[in-house]
Amino acid sequence: MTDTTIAAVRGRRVWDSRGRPTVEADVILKGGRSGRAIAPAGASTGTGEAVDKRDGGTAFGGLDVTAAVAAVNGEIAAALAGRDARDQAGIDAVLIALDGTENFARLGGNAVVATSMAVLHAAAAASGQPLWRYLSQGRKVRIPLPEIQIFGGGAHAARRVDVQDFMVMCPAATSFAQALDWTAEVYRAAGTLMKQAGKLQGVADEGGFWPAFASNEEALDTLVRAIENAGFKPGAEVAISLDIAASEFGRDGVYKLALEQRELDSAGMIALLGRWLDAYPIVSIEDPLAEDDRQGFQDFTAAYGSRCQVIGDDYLVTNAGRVEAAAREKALNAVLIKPNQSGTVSGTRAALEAGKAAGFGTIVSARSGETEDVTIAHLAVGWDSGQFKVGSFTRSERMAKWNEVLRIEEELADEAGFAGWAALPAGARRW
Ligand code: 2PG
Ligand code: MG
Repeated sequence: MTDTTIAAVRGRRVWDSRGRPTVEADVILKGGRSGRAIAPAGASTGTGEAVDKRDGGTAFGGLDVTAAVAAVNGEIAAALAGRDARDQAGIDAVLIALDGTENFARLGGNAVVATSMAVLHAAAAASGQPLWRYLSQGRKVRIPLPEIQIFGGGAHAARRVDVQDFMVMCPAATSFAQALDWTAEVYRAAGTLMKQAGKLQGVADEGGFWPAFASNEEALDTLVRAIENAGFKPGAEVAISLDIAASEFGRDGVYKLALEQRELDSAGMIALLGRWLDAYPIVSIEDPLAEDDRQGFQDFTAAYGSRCQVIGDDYLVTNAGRVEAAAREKALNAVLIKPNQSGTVSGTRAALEAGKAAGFGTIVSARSGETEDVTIAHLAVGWDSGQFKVGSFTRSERMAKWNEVLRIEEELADEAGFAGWAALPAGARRW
């Protein structure tokens, strides 16, 4: 092990997959090793998330990050110099205290998460191990079940349809590599169907096909046909997973479905999703209700939690305390894990561990604004999350992460099994 004392921290502005500025951090250790990470950015964000620091003004639509980069090069670099990069918890505590706000509004969640992840990379590099192995510390880990978008909607497609992510999961695959093979065929089949219907209009923010549909149900019907046309049994081999991202169109118990030009209350929303669960091979639903609808989450999970994974994203914002409360209230049975919602690696890990302690499914996830950074692929394997969500099966900011897990799977060979059906609630296997 070389010297793991932090010698320098450097920030710079780089660009994300939407062509927007974001923060990259380098952490250089005295022993010569270093780590690098880039902050991602969400579009459908929960109000409880760590917030990015953006400059405002006219440049780049107000989204520039020069102040956040300056924070990395100034205050953050000064506070971390001389600390041991292996002490992730201690360093994250310094970042929290230095910022002084609840949500990293002062230094910027983007500045903090890039730094925190870069520290982790530097420590792993100094240990001479790949990041996933440094994190697993000799424990047995699984290769995660991927959740892959076929159609993008909601805030990632100018609200062309209400539902944000129409995804597939391949729990019957025997390996991550095979799950990707199957998904590639489904994606191709979906593209062919869109072309035949004269609806091929490019892709949404995460690389899923642009949802030129007349209804949310047309998207679901098309997805089932794509699974069949690719040669798979819907639900038994390739199943559907949805991110409703209901906070985007629901508030105070009123859900405005723009596409269908109608409003539903919480019970109506639950009934609609229940009909979809009856009619379609859906194994997982994320944010079925809005972040302010705690009763709705409880009612939905009571009604459908035994036959479907119910994931909290905006509702839980990668916060261990919220995960524990949701477990007590039986509001969900799974948690999405996004490092930049928490702001630090330690906070992200705590939310994941709280989920595991509650018996929840845990899904490490990318954001809609991404880069070539593949840190989350290592977190998903090294922390044994069981599931991994990255967006679609096109565009390199997505493929970089799928490809990284392929490499890890090859390296692990017989050491690790593929999570498969075991990652989902037993009752989800019903088709
Ligand atoms: C989500 C993510 C990824 P965003 O809602 O789960 O699909 O989107 O990064 O825009 O929050
Ligand atoms: Mg979501």
